[in-house]
Amino acid sequence: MNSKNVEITVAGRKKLSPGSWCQSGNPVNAEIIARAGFEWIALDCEHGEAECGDIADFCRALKPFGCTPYVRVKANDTLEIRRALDLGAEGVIVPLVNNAQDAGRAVRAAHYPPAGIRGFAFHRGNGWGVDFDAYLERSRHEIKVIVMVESKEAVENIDAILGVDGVDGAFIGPYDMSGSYGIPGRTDAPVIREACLKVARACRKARKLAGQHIVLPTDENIAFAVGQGFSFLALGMNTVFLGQGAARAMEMSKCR
Ligand code: 3PY
Ligand code: MG
Repeated sequence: MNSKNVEITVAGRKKLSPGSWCQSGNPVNAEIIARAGFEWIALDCEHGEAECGDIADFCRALKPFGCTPYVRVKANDTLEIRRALDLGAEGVIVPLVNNAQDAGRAVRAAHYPPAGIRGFAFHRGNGWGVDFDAYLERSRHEIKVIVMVESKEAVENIDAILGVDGVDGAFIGPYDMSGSYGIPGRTDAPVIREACLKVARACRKARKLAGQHIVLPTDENIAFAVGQGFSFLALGMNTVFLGQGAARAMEMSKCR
């Protein structure tokens, strides 16, 4: 399989691909976030309340906005990855990737033979079989496999992980990363920033997407991540947006 080189610059300038995140399956949330103009949104089936059964509605909700649906699958598991793609996800964000072998498992699950072991079926992704051939061809080039890099071990193995054919990018989970370095929650500690920079540089060298979840976005942390070389950014998430909006309304009422 040929690895897809990812365009990370436009006219010599870094291109930011702004994405966001849904921790619960209600498609209304996805619709409201997509309307703001994000290029992609991930439904989180690893944490939060989203379940496999929410994936199809999530993908339907994004379609009118031209927003690409990703699923962060529950585990680096063949059937979880297959099911997310069959239900219409156009990319998977795969946790529990610590080395090249883990990355290879994720890639194989996401691609049809001969490159991988994805099972054939009539499903939502191929228009219930009507677009079987077209989807087969499209899936080879367009389905994205993004691997979570959120442990010390993954950072140490980053070049080998990105060297796996079919890995389209790395995506940092800053909270797990900080936990792995023994400083849970200190996502802006120098050692974490250094690890992020190492990953961003490795992605640039491998010409693959450098991604990161900025769970609590601010002008400063977005600019910092872009400055480090990250372009595939998930900004906030539905639960955070809702909580912040609600707290702000209470503040405005002067009752709190
Ligand atoms: C983390 O911070 O560990 C994440 O997985 C964010 O999505
Ligand atoms: Mg995580």
